[in-house]
Amino acid sequence: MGSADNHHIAPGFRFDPSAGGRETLPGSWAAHWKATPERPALRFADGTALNYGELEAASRRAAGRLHSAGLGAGERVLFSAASSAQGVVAHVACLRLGLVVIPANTAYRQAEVAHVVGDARPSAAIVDEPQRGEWIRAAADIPVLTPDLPLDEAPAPILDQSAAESPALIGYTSGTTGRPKGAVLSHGNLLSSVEALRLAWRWSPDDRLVLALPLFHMHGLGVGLHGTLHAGASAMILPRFDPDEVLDAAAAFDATLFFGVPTLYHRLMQSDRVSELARLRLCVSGSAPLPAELHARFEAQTGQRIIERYGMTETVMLVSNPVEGDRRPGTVGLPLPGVEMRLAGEPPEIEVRGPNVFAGYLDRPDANAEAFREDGFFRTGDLGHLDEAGYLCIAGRARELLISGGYNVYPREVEEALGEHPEIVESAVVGTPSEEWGDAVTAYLVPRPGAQPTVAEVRHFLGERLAPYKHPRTVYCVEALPRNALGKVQKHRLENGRILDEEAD
Ligand code: MLC
Ligand code: AMP
Repeated sequence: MGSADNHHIAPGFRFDPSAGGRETLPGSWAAHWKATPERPALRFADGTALNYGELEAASRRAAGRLHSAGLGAGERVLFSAASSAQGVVAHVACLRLGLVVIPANTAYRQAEVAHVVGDARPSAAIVDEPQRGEWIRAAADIPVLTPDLPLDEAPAPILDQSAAESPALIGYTSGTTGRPKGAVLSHGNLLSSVEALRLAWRWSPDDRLVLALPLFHMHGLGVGLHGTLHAGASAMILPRFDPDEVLDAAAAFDATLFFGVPTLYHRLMQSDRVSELARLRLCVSGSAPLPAELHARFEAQTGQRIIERYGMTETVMLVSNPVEGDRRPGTVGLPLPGVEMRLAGEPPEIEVRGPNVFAGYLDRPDANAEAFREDGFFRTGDLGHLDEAGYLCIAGRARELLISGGYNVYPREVEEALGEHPEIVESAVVGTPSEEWGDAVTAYLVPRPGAQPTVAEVRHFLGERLAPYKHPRTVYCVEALPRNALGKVQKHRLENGRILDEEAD
């Protein structure tokens, strides 16, 4: 599929995933550091502002300190911190030094942190909260640093030397089953995706992004931060999402871009200031389905036709509605430059190939054999079809996955944790459609005789085991779960606290 044409880039244009032979993100960033050191790069809520020259110098100093602590190319560093200037500088320093960054959600509880540490075996960790530091130390005897990297000053070695194939990032994500797996993304994968976005979204050095998404997942990090620095543009980075803070930042910063998950757009629509977003050049949504109805209401209030796009941890970005041309609500658009896409099987699953697609999960030959076809296409686990104009519509998921507020929740993981509750015999976790969250996590519980666990008790019990966004918002107690003749739980029969009749099959 000729994907550069999809985005009306230029007649006969050929996509170059190395963005002019630079091959790695730091290689691309270095070009801006050199050419336009005075240009604003990043601003933070605490007032810190860094231009490109300052970002180069600060990340060089940070890389020197990491190097002095004995960290070198190929070693892994777990990173789990709220967005801050020091954290971003540390992240940039890690990539410049050739370290492999493992972002981890700051909401993870001890068992989730211990799993990532045990699986990825990092050589050090950067965290902004003592409790998380203790959990990491309990799982591995490694240095745990704060984002300001309190280490000895030392000259940095030669930086920005990684090869395109070298690993840059390991993103933890669950597939069909089991504990989260580490998707290993190379420098080349990260670079080709932001180069595709630069072209498709006409991302220019004059763009100013308001970024209120966390930097420990692909949307905030691999698209928002990496994309900004690759385009030589600038971003105002906020440590959390608050509609007023976003709108204030958009005004103060004269923003041109905003990226959000659908929950952010839903919440912005609750603000009577939402029309202020009319000033922007582009509003982009992704990570979860954007209801066509929300798209329409947002356009009515702001005049903005949101660009919906589709991606995932393993592939960075895949498909987007075009900037020039028809933006179709309810679709995620057309393959980005460099991305080959096909629909295979019944029901049709989305399969992709391209320079942005990761090479495999860390130490998981079993999962890799299942995830990749012989010709190199990656099975996304998402189901799709094309509309009459050839735009991709995501029709559901082949794997069991809920998306709440843009965060993935795996029912099986929640059911396993609920299974440890002394009063619960078994459980089934499903999503209830929610305007705010997309899928609201809902649990049907079969309690032990005489027991009647409440949602508060269940959430309290899960508190030590799972990040709060994975907790059920509603629980229902039922006598038994509906099963088919083979004994498989029929989740589609669970609705509004009731078990629907068999005919609903
Ligand atoms: C927070 N809570 C959530 C939640 N986020 N519950 C369900 N789903 C979520 N996503 C919980 C809190 O723990 C808290 O629980 C309660 O909700 C109220 O918190 P809040 O203050 O309203 O939440 P807030 O901090 O405002 O967070 C909401 C949010 C956040 C929408 C801003 O979830 C968020 O930043 N989402 C974006 C996620 C993201 O970046 N995804 C991209 C993944 S990359 P309690 O128990 O304390 O009351 C990817 C690839 C791609 O998917 O294509 O982009
Ligand atoms: P993650 O593993 O956290 O990177 O989440 C990736 C998943 O998010 C994809 O496999 C899709 O199921 C989902 N996703 C991302 N963008 C969209 C979108 N625009 N519409 C529907 N689902 C999406």
